[in-house]
Amino acid sequence: MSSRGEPSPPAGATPQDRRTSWRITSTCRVACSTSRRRDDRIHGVAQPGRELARARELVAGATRAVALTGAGISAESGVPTFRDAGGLWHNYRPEELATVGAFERDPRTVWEWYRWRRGFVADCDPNEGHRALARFFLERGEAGIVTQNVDGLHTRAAREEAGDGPPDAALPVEIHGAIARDRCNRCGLRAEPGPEEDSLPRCEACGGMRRPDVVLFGEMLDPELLERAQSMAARADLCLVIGTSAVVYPAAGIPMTTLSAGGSIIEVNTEATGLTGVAAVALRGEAGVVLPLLLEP
Ligand code: BJW
Ligand code: ZN
Repeated sequence: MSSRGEPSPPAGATPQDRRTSWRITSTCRVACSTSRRRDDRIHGVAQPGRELARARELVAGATRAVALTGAGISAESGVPTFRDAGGLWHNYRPEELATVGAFERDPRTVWEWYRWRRGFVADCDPNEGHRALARFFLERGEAGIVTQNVDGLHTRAAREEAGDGPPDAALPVEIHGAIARDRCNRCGLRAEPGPEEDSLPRCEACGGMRRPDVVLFGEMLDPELLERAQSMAARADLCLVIGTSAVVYPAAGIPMTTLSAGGSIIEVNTEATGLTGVAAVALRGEAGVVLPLLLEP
């Protein structure tokens, strides 16, 4: 391990390799070009190729796979992550803003931030990572995608990739909610956002204050969704952990459920995380580049 907690470069790597070759990466962070040849995208010495081959073997041998995704899978779509430098919370402490207490104290600021993000997300499209994952689960059928993301990009990818067929197998379990929806803070009624962009919207049923339909810190996740996610992980013999720092619970515990049931973990992330040490294979690279290489025949 390096001092930054990154995996060491492969034995025999040159200093140049240490700087550039140890990662499977694209040259840009936004929507990767599919026109580039696959081989061109691996700036590889032998080790990353072997890691990828080992990971592909695990995928091919798996009976049921589950994927847990986080903000990193949407980074190449232009959605900022939470904890990377320049991420969404660069100027805010998430524990202060994304909490029930903050909403009760200062709903306008919380609403302002979420409206800004809604606008941001509405302008983003699924990337090759969302699409590869959608195609994979449309073909496999089960177990499916569990996402911490509230951006709806997995759902859009599933619908687009399914064409005329049912997208169900690739529709994600959105355990932290959906930013595009409102929910009543008092009675829980879900609703489409109204046009009142500057006001504090009210619930049509009970007059309570509406809020974005997302899970804030200190709130319980929907028990039914969490149970579904945990049961998918328990039935899976492979858990793909993609673009998450794996620090927020209970989501971060989901891969451990697969591991405890005897399955394996493949991590896809640009950086090492607390789960790297228990992953059978950790692929360093951008999800939009790595997932097509990992999942496509
Ligand atoms: C790339 C890439 C590329 C970049 N390709 N990779 C047990 C222990 C300790 C604490 C707790 C615990 N259980 C519960 C807690 C408390 C708390 C918690 O976990 N706190 C920790 C932070 C310490 N959890 C909760 O409060 C949860 N509720 C709960 O447990 O209720 C019961 C309870 C209540 C009270 C007390 C105790 C228990 C609720 C958590 C809700 C999280 N909500 C948010 C906001 C959602 C709405 C919104 O979007 O605004 O969810 S927080 C935020 O973090 C968001 C995300 O879904 C979540 C996870 O972040 P994620 O996705 O991992 O993003 P990043 O930015 O952290 O990481 C990005 C990664 O991608 C990085 O690794 C990059 O390297 C990588 N990357 N580009 C691949 N191109
Ligand atoms: Zn209500």
